Amino acid sequence: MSDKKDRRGRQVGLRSGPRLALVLGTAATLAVGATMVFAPTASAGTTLGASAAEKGRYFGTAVAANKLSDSTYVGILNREFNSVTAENEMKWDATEPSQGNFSYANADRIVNHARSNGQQVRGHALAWHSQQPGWAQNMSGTALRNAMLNHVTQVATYYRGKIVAWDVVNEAFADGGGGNRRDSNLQRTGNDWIEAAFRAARAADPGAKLCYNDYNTDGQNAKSNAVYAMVQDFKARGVPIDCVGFQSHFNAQSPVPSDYQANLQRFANLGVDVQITELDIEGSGTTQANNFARVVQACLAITRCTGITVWGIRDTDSWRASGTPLLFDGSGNKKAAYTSTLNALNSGGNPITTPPTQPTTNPPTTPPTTTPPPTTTPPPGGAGCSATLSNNAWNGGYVTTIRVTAGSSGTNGWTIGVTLPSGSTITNAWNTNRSGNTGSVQFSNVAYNGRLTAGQVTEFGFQGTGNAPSGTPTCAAS
Ligand code: G2I
Repeated sequence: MSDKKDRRGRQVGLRSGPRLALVLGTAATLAVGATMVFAPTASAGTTLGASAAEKGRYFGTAVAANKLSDSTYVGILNREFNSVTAENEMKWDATEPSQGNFSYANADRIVNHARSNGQQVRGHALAWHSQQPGWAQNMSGTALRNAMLNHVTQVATYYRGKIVAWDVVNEAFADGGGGNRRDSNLQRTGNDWIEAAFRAARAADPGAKLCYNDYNTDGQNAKSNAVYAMVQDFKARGVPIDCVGFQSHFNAQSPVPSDYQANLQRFANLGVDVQITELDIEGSGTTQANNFARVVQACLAITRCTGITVWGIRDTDSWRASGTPLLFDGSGNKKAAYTSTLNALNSGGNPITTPPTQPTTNPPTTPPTTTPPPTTTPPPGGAGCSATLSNNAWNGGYVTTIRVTAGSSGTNGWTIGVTLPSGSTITNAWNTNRSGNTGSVQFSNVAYNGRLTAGQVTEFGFQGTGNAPSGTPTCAAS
């Protein structure tokens, strides 16, 4: 089967639990646990999700559990979106209303609805100064730190295998010009609370992408500079972070920044995915439509921008309904902003099938999944390629990362062979097409990581049960 991950870096999905393979009617979106394979279909180009999938992205929405009985709402949700985020139901106050007592009923309604419709799920949010339960608001120091870490661990463990990306920490930086951390009870437990939360999340769900999520970071400013410095530091020190979420709540006072794309690109250049996580743009008519199109175009121009989530379906579903900031009106009709968004999805960016000679307006200077060749591992002298593997293993399972290095002629494509130990089974893979899941397994490039210049490196990965593979993978270049 194919485990194409569509520009999601090292995103991973199902590690345990039942495999779920569902075909979504309009988007033909295949879900394998938290792993999505976006397969273009005849309907691609006619819905937001299918059109985004054509470009290797997801298009999602925030969902409120109490609206899942509204047939108009659900009709649009199922037709248009291939990703969902719980608007409030996974927050600390909802999931741990009293200390140590976890409550997942409403979040589960959203997750189950999504899974039964072939939609992936973003988790929002594990650690945040806001929407804390009263008992946590009243805590401080070591007790609060431990309570937060336990919360992260419990919730991420409960949803392990079902969440593609978690907002591990939300809104931890202050507004204003200082570039400081936001003061909060969590911040007062020590400056390392953010990295502690990320490490706990990784340990609990090694397959989920771990994101830092914030607002007013959409353009380059003191706040986004501070987040940038944190991500850079985390990458340098090996703190597990995979993605940065840009909420993108826009209105007249906070318009789409002129350097929106450039700002997201500089984060992507740090080696993380970027996601537009809570998009809404107040306004109406052509102006609003043009702004939505700009946002979509920016994401499509960034190879490592993996998807867009709007923060609600109809204007009346919005946390700021009076600003009519969404793509459907209160009756569920498509607005001009819907049409411009769909058109932008269909026309912009770097489609998976881009032929090598086709010019693009914003060619990525460097493929996102590539890094400079390591100085200690020179590329092989001749044409061809080489590969190495590394493992993050635990009792009963593992995540393997394969580094593919192009030889002196570069590659147009590559095929990797790995032999799994007896009893080992791959459950999930990303940034690759996979053939087989036991014994001798072949991996080949996907559309965006096959062409490498001499010495260039790209990575893909897979997850499995049983013992991790070892040795040197074979590599054949085309
Ligand atoms: O404020 C917009 C978003 C900013 N980024 C983080 C997001 O998590 C945040 O979402 C909003 C929800 O859209 C609102 O629905 O977060 C608000 C709380 O900070 C949510 O509002 C709350 C109300 O304040 C509560 O009174 C209400 O009980 O929604 C709750 C559930 O409807």
